[in-house]
Amino acid sequence: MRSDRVAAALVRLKYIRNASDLVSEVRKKSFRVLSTSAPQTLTEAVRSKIEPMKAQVHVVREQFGEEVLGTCTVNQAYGGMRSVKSMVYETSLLDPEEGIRFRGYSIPECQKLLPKAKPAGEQPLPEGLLWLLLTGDIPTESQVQSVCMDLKQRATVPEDVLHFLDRLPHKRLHPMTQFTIAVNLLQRDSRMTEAYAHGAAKSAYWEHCLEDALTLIARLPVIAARIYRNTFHGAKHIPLETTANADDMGKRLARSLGFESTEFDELMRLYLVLHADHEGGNVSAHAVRLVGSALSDPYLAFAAGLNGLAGPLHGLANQEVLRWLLQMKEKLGGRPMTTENLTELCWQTLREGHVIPGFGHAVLRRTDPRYTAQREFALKYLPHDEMFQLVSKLYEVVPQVLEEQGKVKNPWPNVDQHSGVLLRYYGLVESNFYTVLFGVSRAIGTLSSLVWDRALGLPIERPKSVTTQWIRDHFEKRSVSA
Ligand code: CMX
Repeated sequence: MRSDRVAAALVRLKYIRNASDLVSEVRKKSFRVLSTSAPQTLTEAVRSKIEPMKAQVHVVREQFGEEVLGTCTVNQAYGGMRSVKSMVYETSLLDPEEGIRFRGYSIPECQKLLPKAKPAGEQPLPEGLLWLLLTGDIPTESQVQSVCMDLKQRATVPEDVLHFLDRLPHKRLHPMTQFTIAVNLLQRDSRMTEAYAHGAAKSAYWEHCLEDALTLIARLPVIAARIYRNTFHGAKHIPLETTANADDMGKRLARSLGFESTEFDELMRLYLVLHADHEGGNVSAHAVRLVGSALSDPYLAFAAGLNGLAGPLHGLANQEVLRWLLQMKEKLGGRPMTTENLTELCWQTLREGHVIPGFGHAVLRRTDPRYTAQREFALKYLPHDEMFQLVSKLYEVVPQVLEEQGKVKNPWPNVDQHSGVLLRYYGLVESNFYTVLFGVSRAIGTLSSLVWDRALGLPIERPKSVTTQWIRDHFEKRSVSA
């Protein structure tokens, strides 16, 4: 009976010709609109995916809508809702053992399959990841080129916004605070807010959201560079001509920060790909989803995500890691990096009541593949760097210490353990800027997901909360009646 309803709906929506097609289409696990031509632009590509995806959601809800997806214990309610399955987030999925998959592709697969910079780039272009996250398809070279051109054209920030940033008290405001101020300032350009004010139909929100997402993603490297040069280089900005031949986002970011090397361009491409998305429940992604669910536009929603990213247990950990590594070197005071010496210093950190930054994870239970990808980069380009050697040695030492401490669920390193030493090696030594780079990347994933939230018409988020008294009353009543 239920499958008859599903089939009837799909025939109506033109995804199947008749009811007997249903089984084979469901087996394929994805619907394609009958007879579509290959999309030329990202917007067309996303448009072509929306109705088929809605059909899939329709089928899933018809078939499994009343099934229980996850349960929540009292401990989980007090414990940050850890592993409660209560969100749908399409762009990426995190497996505790294997790590992140972007639209089903692991990091090594993305490194292999996504187009690279011409002529000799080896790292995937972030623009290709953007296409993948938005559409679910590995893009062709020409599709990636079209995104590169589009973002390049959008990569300008109004002069008055730049001047506002120039006048901030740079030494007193953390770069992440400057960053969220900038994103909020740019909000006045939101096409989503403008369209809403003019009565746009709900079915059209996604397109305005995509417009905002693309413009914001393109502008973030400009903003990041402005903050960096203002805060650490006496407001000496890199002339626009220097970035004129930078056709991709990674290179444009590298050059506008003031770095000239092609290796650093590659590092930026890798960095922007690795940090883009980590499924939906992490603080930054969830904040973007939550704020966006009130139909706050992508600028407002992303600014909320940045504020979450700025916390030391989340994105700020990369800054904390480099500080901790440098302190460790200082405390070694010329003594060798032996297992014994490093073990003692790790215990010192724990005894002082601090976490060891860059280790542990709320979901992962193995070494983060984003750590591994950065380690491979280091092994290729900076194998003899002293700080990299320290990071390598800590890979052997810290998991044992954390295991022995007996509290952590995952003693292995995460993405933030490695990024700082790579940046520092190329001269980007200002660690309290690092989370800004994380934020530039995180826009690619969280805003892609936000476009899909609007395309699928997801409602405002409103989980139910209860009080401690409610929990007591509820379960005491239950045990009396049992
Ligand atoms: N060093 C010392 N103690 C740690 C630890 C670490 N690296 N990781 C976890 N613990 C502790 C927790 O603080 C907790 O202690 P209490 O019971 O006293 O509160 C206990 O071990 C159990 O924690 P968990 O369930 O293993 O981890 P959580 O899901 O609560 O927290 C995370 C996850 C990432 C916040 C935590 O591992 C941590 O603080 N790591 C260091 C900071 C860090 O690297 N953050 C970046 C994560 C990646 C990202 O989001 O960018």
